[in-house]
Amino acid sequence: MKIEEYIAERLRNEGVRKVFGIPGGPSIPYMEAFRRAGIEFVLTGHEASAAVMADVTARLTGVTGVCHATFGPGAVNLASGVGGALLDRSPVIALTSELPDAWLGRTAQMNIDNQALFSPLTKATFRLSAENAAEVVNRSLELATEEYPGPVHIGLPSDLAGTEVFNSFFPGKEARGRSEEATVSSGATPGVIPGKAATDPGSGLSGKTLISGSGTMHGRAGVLIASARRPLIAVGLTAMRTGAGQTLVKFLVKHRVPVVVTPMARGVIPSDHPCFAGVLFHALSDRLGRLVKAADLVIGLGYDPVEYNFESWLPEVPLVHFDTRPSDIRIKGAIEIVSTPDRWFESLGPLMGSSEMTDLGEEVRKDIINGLYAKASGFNPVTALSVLREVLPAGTTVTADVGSHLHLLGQMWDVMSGRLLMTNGWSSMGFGLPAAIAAAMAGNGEPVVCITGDGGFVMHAGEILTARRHGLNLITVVLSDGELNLIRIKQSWKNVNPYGIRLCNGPLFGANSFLGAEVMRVTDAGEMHSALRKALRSGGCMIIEAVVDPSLYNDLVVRS
Ligand SMILES: Cc1ncc(C[n+]2csc(CCOP(=O)(O)OP(=O)(O)O)c2C)c(N)n1
Repeated sequence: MKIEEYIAERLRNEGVRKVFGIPGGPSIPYMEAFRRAGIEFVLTGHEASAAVMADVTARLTGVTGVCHATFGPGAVNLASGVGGALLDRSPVIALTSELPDAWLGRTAQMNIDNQALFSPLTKATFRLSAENAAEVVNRSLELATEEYPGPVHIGLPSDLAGTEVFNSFFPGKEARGRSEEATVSSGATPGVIPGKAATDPGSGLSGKTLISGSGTMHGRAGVLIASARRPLIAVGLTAMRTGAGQTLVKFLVKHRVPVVVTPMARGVIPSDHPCFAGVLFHALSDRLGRLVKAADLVIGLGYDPVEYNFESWLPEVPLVHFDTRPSDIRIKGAIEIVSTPDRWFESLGPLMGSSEMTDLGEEVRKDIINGLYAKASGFNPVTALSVLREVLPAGTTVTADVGSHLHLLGQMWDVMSGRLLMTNGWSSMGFGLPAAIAAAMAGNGEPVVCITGDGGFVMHAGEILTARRHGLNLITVVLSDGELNLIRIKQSWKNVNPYGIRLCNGPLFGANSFLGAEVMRVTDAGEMHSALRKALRSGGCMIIEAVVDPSLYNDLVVRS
């Protein structure tokens, strides 16, 4: 079996149906092998989008996402999205073309050291050979999904395609010509850079206790939980990703404890759940301070600190933190318990009562929601999002970009039965549109809407063509304020006049179509209603430019 055939078949067996990317010459045999194996190669406008699409495909399908780029410049572009898969914890295999062995280290057009490039951006990076192919591909697929999930890079020497793979091992199937050497070992294999995933970032940090793999409660943690009268639960990305929300909701029936969430865990419990208090870090989250200060214990449930470190908001209260892997939090006296989500609740259940603060949690949530609407006048981002929530069906998938609008969306958006997808670990502008494309490709016909600022939109605007070519039903709502608003706000905190943030004066598009997609420019709530209804009715790739007054953001974005 040839290398490219092996990779294609192995990915296909894993459930992969799409590879996103932009090819170079050496990509051709791989693309052909993918095609023959029933894996579609999805051409994107930019490689960073391809990596975002692989990330979001993995989030939505549960199958590792795959992206591909050519030598140096392609690989560098791809790297920006691969970093997203690392810090947003998404299993992705990134394949890039590399120089043949004989050329390594020499001057060559388009080439840099891809292994060095991907080293800080991935859980592991490998260089493929005929000898190690089976071992590398299988180990990469395992590594990508191990907690926390993340990206693995595989470099494909450009003269490798066409060579026979030494042993085409397929896990779970009768091994074909499998030799003993094919088993994955922890030692270094020639040509393979061993995975870096096994290190414990928490080891060696002073003053914190780490308990691993236990369902029984550690003594001090048990005492803290059993004696807490005003516990507060903080839920994060791990809980969201592992689907712990349903168990949490059941848990809260008996244990009435207020819950705060990180932005990426928005929707882990319903917005109107009496225990839901609000979203940390996002708009008006300073109003959660009352609740946080009153707590006598904070329980982290799958709270991945990548979005918002505990240190940034936690007052001097004890912390018991459950997650699937150790973290590097440096809070004195914190107790970390590493186990599976089911075990978190098994450990807590017998010990915990209710919180005396449940009413306060609900009060704070109402305070935040009222605060969002209090000063809204004219056509502003709160009004635009209200129209969207009113008109879009409950099952809509919304993807968000990065900026002031995300701070608002994260706090305000009622996810209902749909999804809200964002990048708050990597936090890269330009995420929203490619994420929406991947969601529309992976979806079952529910509407998909990208909500983005104008700055983030222009970064990956070329992907509108990708959406159109694939005939996707996709609505892109650009909250158009002509500037990088979040940076303007941060300048104002430093008493600096707005500078280097203006994108355009007047209309963003200046036309009623962009790359063949219809553009509807709206300047009030009524027009927005009509445009949205029209977009839902007509299907296809539609853009709504919502010309909003951004001044409201000043009162809503919280100083961080
Ligand atoms: C790739 C990237 N570059 C820069 C930033 C820093 N940054 C965060 S938000 C922001 C402004 C976003 O502006 P826009 O998309 O118009 O959204 P708005 O803030 O106006 O809602 C910038 C520059 C980033 N997060 N990602």
